[in-house]
Amino acid sequence: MSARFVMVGGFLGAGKTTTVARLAKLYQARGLRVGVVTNDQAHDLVDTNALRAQGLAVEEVPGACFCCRFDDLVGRVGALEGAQRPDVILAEPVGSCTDLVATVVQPLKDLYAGRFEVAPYAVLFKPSHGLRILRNQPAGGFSPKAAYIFTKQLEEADAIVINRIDELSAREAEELETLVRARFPNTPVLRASAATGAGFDAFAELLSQSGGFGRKILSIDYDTYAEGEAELGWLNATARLTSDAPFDLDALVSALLHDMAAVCRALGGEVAHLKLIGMDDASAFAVGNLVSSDTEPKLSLPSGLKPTAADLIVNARVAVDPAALEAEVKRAVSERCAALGVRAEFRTSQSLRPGRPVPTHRYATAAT
Ligand SMILES: Nc1nc2c(ncn2[C@@H]2O[C@H](COP(=O)(O)OP(=O)(O)OP(=O)(O)O)[C@@H](O)[C@H]2O)c(=O)[nH]1
Ligand SMILES: [Mg+2]
Repeated sequence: MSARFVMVGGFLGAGKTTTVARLAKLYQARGLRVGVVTNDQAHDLVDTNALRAQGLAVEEVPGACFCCRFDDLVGRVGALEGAQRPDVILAEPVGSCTDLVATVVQPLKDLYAGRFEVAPYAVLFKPSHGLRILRNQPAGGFSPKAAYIFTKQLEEADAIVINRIDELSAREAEELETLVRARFPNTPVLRASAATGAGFDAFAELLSQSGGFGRKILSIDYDTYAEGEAELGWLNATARLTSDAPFDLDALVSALLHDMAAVCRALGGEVAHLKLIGMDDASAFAVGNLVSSDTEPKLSLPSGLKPTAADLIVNARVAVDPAALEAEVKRAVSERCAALGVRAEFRTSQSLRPGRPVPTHRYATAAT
């Protein structure tokens, strides 16, 4: 039997990983086996660790997006198939990536027709940036090129899922849905909350449909796309935290998030997503997120832990110079840890601007 391949797109911090975790639990409750593939421009992914810590089987494609590492994507799915025999494969692409129908969905449908049933491609809408972009306010804190990527992601969607409705008033949700429908009149629009599960039965129902999906090939300018992506500074870093006395991991992650928010304000660039995971040696974990420059940092998954040693992973995507981001984030971690009597030793660190996307395959027209 072929596995169902469910890829959920959306901008950085839109809620893809939270959605993948929720969908995984929903499918598992229906007796289905689930595997997950994550993706990032660099190594040491918060998402992989957060999903594994929730008990899920996760493979990752690090170092470039699915479209540029298509064979790795198929290879990682193969690893899941060998080990788990999943009925459903949930895939999360990089949140600054677009043109995924032409470069991932179509090649999977065409080249691996017997192996996968590809579900409709749903894209999550991120209200914090999306509302400003659709209202034509100054590009939602980003340059017009980054806003271009945001709207291209929605243009190729089989369905647009307005996420985080738990944070919106009924009036805001209504305004948003009206704006989304006006801009994308031929695309079904759902409202959901990956945090509460609202709207997820309808979401899962949509994902179970088959028919003429995954056929919206974009007309896209790769120069603008590449320049928009390259405006983001990317930082993935890991540190070992140790202390003679137990420390409050949640308080530390929370303080670090606030410190990093201050760093980003001082550097003067919009935050696309800044995420931290702190894990003790038994893989219990705390996750903290900051999803835009004008929202509050949030301890999304508290751990309740007071360990004497933990691993910290920082994944930051901010519209600033990556070298400055790396230096300032490291300084902030060192200072905060020193103030709390915790030693912080950085183990790995990668800072970069995403390179120009060069897809393995690109279908100019829909083959299937
Ligand atoms: N209130 C609320 N928060 C949410 C919802 N969905 C996600 N979040 C929070 O938003 C933050 C980002 O969510 P993620 O699931 O990590 O977003 P993502 O799209 O995977 O981000 P990237 O992988 O960096 O592109 C986390 O703090 C989540 O807890 C939601 O429906 N409601
Ligand atoms: Mg994610």
